[in-house]
Amino acid sequence: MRIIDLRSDTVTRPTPAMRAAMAAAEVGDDVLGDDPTVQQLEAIAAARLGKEAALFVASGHMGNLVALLTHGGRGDEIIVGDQAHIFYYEQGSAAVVGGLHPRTVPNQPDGTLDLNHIEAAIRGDDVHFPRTRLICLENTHNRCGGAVLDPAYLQAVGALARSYNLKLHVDGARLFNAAVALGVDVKELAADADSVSFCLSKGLAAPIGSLLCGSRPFIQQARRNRKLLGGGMRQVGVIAAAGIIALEQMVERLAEDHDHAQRLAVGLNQIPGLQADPARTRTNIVMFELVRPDLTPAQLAAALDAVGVRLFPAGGRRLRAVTHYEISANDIGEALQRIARVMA
Ligand code: TLP
Repeated sequence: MRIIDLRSDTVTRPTPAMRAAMAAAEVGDDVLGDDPTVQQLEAIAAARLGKEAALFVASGHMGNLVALLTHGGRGDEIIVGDQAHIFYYEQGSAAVVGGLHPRTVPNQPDGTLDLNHIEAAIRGDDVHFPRTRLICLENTHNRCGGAVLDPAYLQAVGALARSYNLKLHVDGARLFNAAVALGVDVKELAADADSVSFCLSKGLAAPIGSLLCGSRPFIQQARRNRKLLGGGMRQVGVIAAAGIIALEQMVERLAEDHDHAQRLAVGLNQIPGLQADPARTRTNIVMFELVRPDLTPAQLAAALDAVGVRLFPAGGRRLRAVTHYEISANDIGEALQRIARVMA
């Protein structure tokens, strides 16, 4: 039986071109600044996002944490969505490691934070208060079903941040999915942010790695903070090489994942007991709801696992399915048939 693994786009394995590039990569000690392949990847990433510099880090989590540590310190407050990966899935590391205080505002279903909510959360100068330092956004938004933040919204939040002398960080783990869905240059999604992190290891299918992008002085300090976290890596060109292939060969094809997700959302919505929202499915993440009271999402996920369809419960009555380059159009049809059978 073919396993159809929709747990995450993180399950993607490196392509043959990546493996070849990894085997052939020129390497050096990157902590000493000697790895030409890492330098090449960082230069490509910075140029793609329209930023001065970039830093290769081990994971999306590390990219966010390094960014937050670089923007602020103990007792500073960060404004972040209550459904943000930074708030929800990162062990509170900004607080644990950096002493940063999270101030959540509700994520709207479209992944945005309401500008009025952001503004209301910004602290005045008062001896009782922490100092607001940073606003964090997420694009695409994972827990909001791969929702896309567009350039106009990002501009508005950027302008608000600047008017209060705050910084803006974008967790762009799936930023290229957003750019492809919107049909815009990824630079437009980075222009208003002081820092942007994006992942190579999700839909772009590299085995490891994320890039944090920003101004030259910001990235200089971020490099120190990566080392502080034990994140300095040595002959790491072997994985950077896969990252270069990811950026060169795997971006345009994300549109196919979005088409598959759309088909999946439409199909799920036709299965009695399930509700998906095709109109809200813009990228490669399908959030759907189990509306049958006799079954929990965990039970459904276990029953699907037994028939070779893997996906994750996503809290409450929701489940999440994520498309990626190892999932074909046939797999979508097959997954829908198996899910319909289990639900029946
Ligand atoms: N998300 C993972 C899980 O952690 C939930 C997934 O399967 O989607 N930002 C966003 C928006 C993410 O979705 C993720 C990973 C990260 C950051 C962290 O990236 P990694 O896993 O590389 O640390």
